[in-house]
Amino acid sequence: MNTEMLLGDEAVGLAALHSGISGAFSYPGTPATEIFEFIETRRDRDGRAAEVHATWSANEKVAYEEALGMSFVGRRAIVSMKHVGLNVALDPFMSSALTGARGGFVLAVADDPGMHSSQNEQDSRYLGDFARIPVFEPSNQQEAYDMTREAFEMSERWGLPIMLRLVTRLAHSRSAVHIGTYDHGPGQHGLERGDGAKLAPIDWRQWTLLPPNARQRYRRLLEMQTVLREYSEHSSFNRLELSGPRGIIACGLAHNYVREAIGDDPRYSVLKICTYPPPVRLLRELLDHCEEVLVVEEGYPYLERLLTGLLGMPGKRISGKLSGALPPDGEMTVDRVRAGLGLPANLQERTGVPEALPARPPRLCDGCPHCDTFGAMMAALEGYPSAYLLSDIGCYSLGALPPYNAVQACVDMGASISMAHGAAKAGAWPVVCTIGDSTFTHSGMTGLIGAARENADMTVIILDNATVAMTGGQEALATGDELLKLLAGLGVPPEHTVRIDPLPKHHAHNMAVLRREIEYHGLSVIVAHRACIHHVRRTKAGAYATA
Ligand SMILES: Cc1ncc(C[n+]2csc(CCOP(=O)(O)OP(=O)(O)O)c2C)c(N)n1
Ligand code: SF4
Repeated sequence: MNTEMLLGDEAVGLAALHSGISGAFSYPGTPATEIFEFIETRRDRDGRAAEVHATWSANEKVAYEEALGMSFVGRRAIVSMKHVGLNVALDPFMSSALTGARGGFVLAVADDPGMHSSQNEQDSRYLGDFARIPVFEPSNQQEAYDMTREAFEMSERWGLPIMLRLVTRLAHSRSAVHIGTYDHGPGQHGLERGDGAKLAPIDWRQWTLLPPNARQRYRRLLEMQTVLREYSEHSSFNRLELSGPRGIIACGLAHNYVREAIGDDPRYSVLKICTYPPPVRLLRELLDHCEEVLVVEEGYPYLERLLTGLLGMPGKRISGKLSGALPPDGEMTVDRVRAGLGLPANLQERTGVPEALPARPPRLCDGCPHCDTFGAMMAALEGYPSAYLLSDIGCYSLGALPPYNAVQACVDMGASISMAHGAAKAGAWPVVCTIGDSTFTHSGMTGLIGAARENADMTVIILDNATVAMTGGQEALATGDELLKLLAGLGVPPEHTVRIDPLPKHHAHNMAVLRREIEYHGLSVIVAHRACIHHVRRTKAGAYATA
């Protein structure tokens, strides 16, 4: 057996390749980005994976549906995204629980407790439960590899999509992983599986969710719950170690914090849970053995809430995030677990770092094109102190900070244009929104169709830096002239579609153009086109940057 040093994300990517996927689909988002990037890079280096399809999708909904289409024809597929990406993909996600999967179908979703680079810290286990599909939650990189492989097998056996839930610390930390190999050739799963088995032919009633079919499929999904619960009871990823009278339930990655917090202390009995629906008999066994139980989990108090319901568990003391024994937000730490158990913290002992390092807030890079666009925009808005400034998610969200103060709202990807339209309809003026090129093709352009149809009195500035900068410089789907063509197709009036070149030497001209379009009563779209300086460095396309 070989060993590789892998990030949690990479372990998932490698396991997907070894499981014989035909395709990987994704839209970038920290901390999930490296799953797709690993597959893409390995595919290009490893002849055995050369046929695997891997291109970025326009957004997470599209990625999910593309992967589902691959499963529909009987091939294995993985789709990966960050937690909030699953909100965008929720419609096909919920329906796929009913259609089920034909070729193995794995959704890898990475949550971000502590919001290192996200706008919330939602817990995807709730969405797995909401859709009633199985959720696997690895506790380390080895399990990230092993569980992904298992997930493809079980997805085909159960005919269901499987969610693999990661969290930032696991996704982005590296460890030695014992790996297998391609037990079937890439793409050989499904239509004609490596083990010789054939998949059942496509049944239109399964995949066409007309109400009579959907009702039948939903009943099947409900019946499957017993099978899924039984799987959890026997899965080797869940483990009960009975010892002393103080119980701990540790979910996924939290198991490591617990192990480090208690060491070999025999006072504690530990139940490790890594698959959902949770193993009820194992939980019962722990509770029969212990009067008090601390539930340790990353994210929301999902399991604690399941255990205690509305009325608690009479005769038992269940504690965790809900009870206040553990902080309800942020990432879990060893010291948080120790405090929850009434043990003294030992941070200094372990790290020798007496105080936290001073925080360094993020800022736009020197020479960033967004700086010049915001500079011209705010100069154009002089004399309009009550301007409404809607923005979106990307590097340019940092325009909210001084010296620009150019952002009053940043809510979710694509929201700037739709919110600006709503604000304009309420009579607000002037309304100016800023949105990145990738965010625009992700979900900004759908809002723009309506604004264009109604010639909404607002100004949209597309910050076209030719890349998806914030998540590491992935490829943008439309930039420069492609973007201008797209705008024409969406119905934006050509006389109010303007391209500017955000460079300091063009400041006066850009400011005048922006002022003219902001003062125009109707829809204007300005494309501020200059490549991110890091993108220029990476692609060595300096000439293009100022073209
Ligand atoms: C639904 C969702 N998917 C993915 C992300 C991660 N993400 C944050 S900003 C961004 C795109 C930024 O690209 P762009 O709009 O081109 O702006 P830039 O960073 O290049 O300035 C992505 C993918 C997210 N926050 N929400
Ligand atoms: S990475 Fe690129 S787009 Fe982001 S702040 Fe730096 S220069 Fe600007």
